[in-house]
Amino acid sequence: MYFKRTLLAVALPFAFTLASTAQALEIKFADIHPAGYPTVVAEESMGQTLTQETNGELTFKYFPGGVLGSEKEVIEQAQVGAIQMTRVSLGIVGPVVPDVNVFNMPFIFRDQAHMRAVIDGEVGDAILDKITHSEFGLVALAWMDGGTRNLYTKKPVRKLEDLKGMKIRVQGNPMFIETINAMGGNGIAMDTGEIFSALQTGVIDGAENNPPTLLEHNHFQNAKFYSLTGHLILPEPIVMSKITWEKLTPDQQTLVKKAAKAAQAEERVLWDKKSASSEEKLKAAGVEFITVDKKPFYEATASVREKYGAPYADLIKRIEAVQ
Ligand code: BDP
Repeated sequence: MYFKRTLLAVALPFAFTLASTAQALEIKFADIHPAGYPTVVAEESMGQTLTQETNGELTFKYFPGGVLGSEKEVIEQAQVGAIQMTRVSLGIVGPVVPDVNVFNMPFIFRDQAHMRAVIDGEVGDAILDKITHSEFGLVALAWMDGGTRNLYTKKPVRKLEDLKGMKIRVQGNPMFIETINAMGGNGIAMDTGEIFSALQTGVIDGAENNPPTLLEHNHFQNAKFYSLTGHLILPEPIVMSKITWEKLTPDQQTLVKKAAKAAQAEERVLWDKKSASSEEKLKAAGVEFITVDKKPFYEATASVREKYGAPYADLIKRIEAVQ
């Protein structure tokens, strides 16, 4: 009896120390977008909620504006646990987790409302699970809205033929290069941070993105024509390093998931406001918004959907069925 008690007396404080150090974590959160951007604002309020709900066990430090590197570099650091959380475009997840490329296919979603209905439903959860259960090393928690991507160029693209031979920057995903090539352009992969000077120096003739990115990353200064092709509508997963995830208690994991889903809802409202105000600002800065007939762009990219779509035939049916 005496022996047992002594053992307990020795073991208990030790166990307690272990458990408490395992729970207190500082989460470094990286985002390529600047402070004040919808994703960053929603990420910050997610952190505040979590610090409160975990009684200070989880604290957050934010690194917006790409200060910790490109999305690819941030992912690599998250995989080894040097960065704990981030939000990235699904574009660069595709080459590592091919299953997610179903969302990266050109014109897979009818419009933004369709994309939102899909990510809010079972297909959205299934794709998050694919990321989590892959070799990616990251747990995918929720989605952020990245709007609709359109072409922006130095010379106007009013119809498909105008794109011929233009060098267009895309994210590092072969499917995107092939999409631009199928439209007659010349797709070139580079990191987000390189686009500004590549446009300035004429290394590229254009790029493609949503209005808030066109505005906040200053690309509009060297690309004044915005052709509303709507060829990609990419949702953006919020991910946590698996190394970090496994350090969390089950309760903490539940809270993190819940807070990430709340951030998904909050960001959507912020996104709509930001999109509208970005459009106004871009127009005021002299950017011409060009309405194009989307059909030729859609038809030109049929080969990409055919080439990549086969493994996702069932998923595509489920996506199309979502109203
Ligand atoms: C933006 C995404 C961001 C990407 C960027 C890009 O929000 O995650 O890094 O596009 O194309 O829309 O590089």
